[in-house]
Amino acid sequence: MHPSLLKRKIIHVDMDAFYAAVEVRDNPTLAGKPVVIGGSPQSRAVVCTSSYEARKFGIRSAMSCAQAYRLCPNAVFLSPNFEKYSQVSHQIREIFSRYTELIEPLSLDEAFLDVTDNRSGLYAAQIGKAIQAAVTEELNLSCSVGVAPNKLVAKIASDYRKPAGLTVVAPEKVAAFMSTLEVRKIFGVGPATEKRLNAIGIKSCTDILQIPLITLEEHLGSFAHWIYTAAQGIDERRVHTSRERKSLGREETFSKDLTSLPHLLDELKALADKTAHDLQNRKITGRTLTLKVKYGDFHQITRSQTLRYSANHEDTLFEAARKLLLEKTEAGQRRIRLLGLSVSNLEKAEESAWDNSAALLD
Ligand code: TTP
Ligand code: MG
Repeated sequence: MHPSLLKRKIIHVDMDAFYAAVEVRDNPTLAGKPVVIGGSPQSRAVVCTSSYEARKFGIRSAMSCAQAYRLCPNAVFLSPNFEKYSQVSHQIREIFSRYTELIEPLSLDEAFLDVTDNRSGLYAAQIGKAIQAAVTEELNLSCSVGVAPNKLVAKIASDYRKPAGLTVVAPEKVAAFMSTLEVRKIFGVGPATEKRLNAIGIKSCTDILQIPLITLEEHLGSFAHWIYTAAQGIDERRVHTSRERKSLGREETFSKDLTSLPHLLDELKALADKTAHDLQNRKITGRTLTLKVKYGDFHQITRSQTLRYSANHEDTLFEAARKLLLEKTEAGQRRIRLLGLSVSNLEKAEESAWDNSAALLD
């Protein structure tokens, strides 16, 4: 790992019972009551979130409001007011911006901050505390904060003590912190992956490190690599600000629809070359490649592949795009009127010091 990655200071902020907390704040008669944000129990609405008082009755996000009503008939049911939550979200981001410009919002209620080189001169943990204080004093809301050397650990840490928790995981404590956690805490491990891992006797992050990576790969394919490093608390993903360009690419509409594969591959090669040069000129690389195909009848599909490493070499892009075209589209059988190629998940080139040829997945 590049040494500078170990020295990063990442903060994850997550608002407590966000939509519900905003509604309670703006209507104090709701304080202390079970409040459900979703809609009427007589409607087909589902629960967006609920106050902690409501959660005591077993009410959870994504359950139907009818079910929530059965669990707690005394709860107050409200429809969400997204305009208001979005306004509050901007106020929260303004507080973050006092400490850093490197802010990556994940949704209205959570964000990553990179405070490695922040302008305040404070320690990351002090910034976390200051943000909590400002959110409480200025917005009358509460949030939980995780501080760690990377996004993966910071996000787990913010969830560690909720509500109003502040959990700091110093670089030398990361391995110990991860070792106690269940695998589902790893970003990307959903119920299906968790089940597969449990079936082979893996419950905790420590269990993952007891088996050889190659065995894990047999069960999970290329995802195994991420899980294996994540279980050790390693995560090299950058904090991506919203101002950055999200994707870059080229497309071509043909003067006549194409069915011949060699012809299509020629066109694809030209697109890969142009896209690669655009990336190289801007000194950026990309991790996800998306192929767009518009058929003769205007029906359009996109097919994506995430590369093992961020790349910008024309051969790497073409190889991945060729595979997508041949394996994931009806090229050769159906007339095609447009091909497009784009690359997303962009990074500055110097940060992805990988050999481009290693980027292709197995
Ligand atoms: P969460 O952070 O998951 O929940 P929360 O902030 O309400 O509670 P916690 O204290 O546990 O963090 O989600 C943030 C907001 O996103 C939440 O207030 C409502 C919305 N949301 C939905 O609309 N649907 C969902 O399924 C979930 C999980 C959240
Ligand atoms: Mg939240």
